[in-house]
Amino acid sequence: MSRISEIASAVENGKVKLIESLVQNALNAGEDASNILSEGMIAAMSVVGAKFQSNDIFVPEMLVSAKTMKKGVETLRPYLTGGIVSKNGKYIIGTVAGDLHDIGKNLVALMIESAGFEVVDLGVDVPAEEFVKAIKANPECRLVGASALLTTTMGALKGTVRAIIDAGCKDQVKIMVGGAPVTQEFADAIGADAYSPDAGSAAVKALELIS
Ligand code: B1M
Repeated sequence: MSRISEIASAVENGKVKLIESLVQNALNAGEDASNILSEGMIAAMSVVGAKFQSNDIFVPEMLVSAKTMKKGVETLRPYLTGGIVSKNGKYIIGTVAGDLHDIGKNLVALMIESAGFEVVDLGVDVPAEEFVKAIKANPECRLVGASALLTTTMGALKGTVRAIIDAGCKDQVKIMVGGAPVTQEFADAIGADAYSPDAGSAAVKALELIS
C-alpha cells in the first residue's frame, strides 16, 4: 500500500492515533502536502460520505473520520501555508446556521490564510446576524465567505447573503459562497459575488476580488 493510500485508509477507518505519524512519515519521504490532502484525505472523506449514504456506516463513524482528518490537516498545516504574511486584509468566514460541517470551511480558511489574508473564523452554525455583526465590527474587511454542506442549509446560505445585503454591507464586502451542494447558478441566484468549488480556487478568487 502506498503512503497516500495508507493515509486515506486511516481517515476512512478513523485511525485518529495513527494519522499524525502517517502524515509526518509521508512528508519526510518527500510526498507533496497538497497530494496528501487531496488524494489521501479529501478522497477518503468522499468514500466516507458514500458509505454513510449506503448505510454502511453511521454518524459516529463519520465523526471519527472527521476527527482523524482534522488531526491530519493540523500536521499538514505548516507545509501548506509556508511563511504566511498577512498583507491582503481580513477575511471573515463561517458555516451557516444549522450546519455543523467545518472541514471544508477550515480548508478554505487555510488556503485563504496562505494567500495572505488574516482570517476571522466565526465557526459553525453561524446565524446570519453574526456574519453582519462581524462585518460591522471589522470595517476594513473587504471579503466574507459562507459555507453550506447540506441541501437543507442552502436556505440559510441564501438568508445570510440577504442579511448582509439588507444590512447595507455590500458597499464594504464582497460575498463568496461554497460547499458541496452549492453551484455557480445557486450563487448567482442568491446574489453572492463569487462561488468556488474548492479551497484552492477560493483563495485564487479572493485575490481576484480584491485586485
Ligand atoms: Co455530514 N453529510 N451530516 N457529517 N457529512 C454530508 C455532507 C452528506 C453529503 C453525507 C451523505 O449523505 N453522503 C450528507 C448531506 C446530504 C445532503 O444534504 N444532500 C450529510 C448529512 C445528511 C449529515 C447529517 C444530517 C447526518 C445525520 O445526522 N443524520 C448531519 C447534519 C449535522 C448538521 O450539520 N446539522 C451530519 C453530520 C456530520 C458529522 C458531524 C458527523 C461530520 C462533520 C464533522 C465536521 O465537519 N466537523 C459529517 C461529515 C464528515 C460528512 C461527510 C462524510 C464529509 C464532509 C467533509 O468534510 N468533506 C459528507 C459527505 C461528503 O462530503 N462526501 C457529509 C471533505 C471536505 C474537504 O469537503 O466539505 O465539501 P467539503 O469542502 C470542500 C468544498 O465543498 C469547498 O471547498 C472545500 C475544500 O476543497 N467549500 C467551499 C466548502 N466550503 C466552501 C466555502 C467557499 C468555497 C468553497 O467559499 C466561502
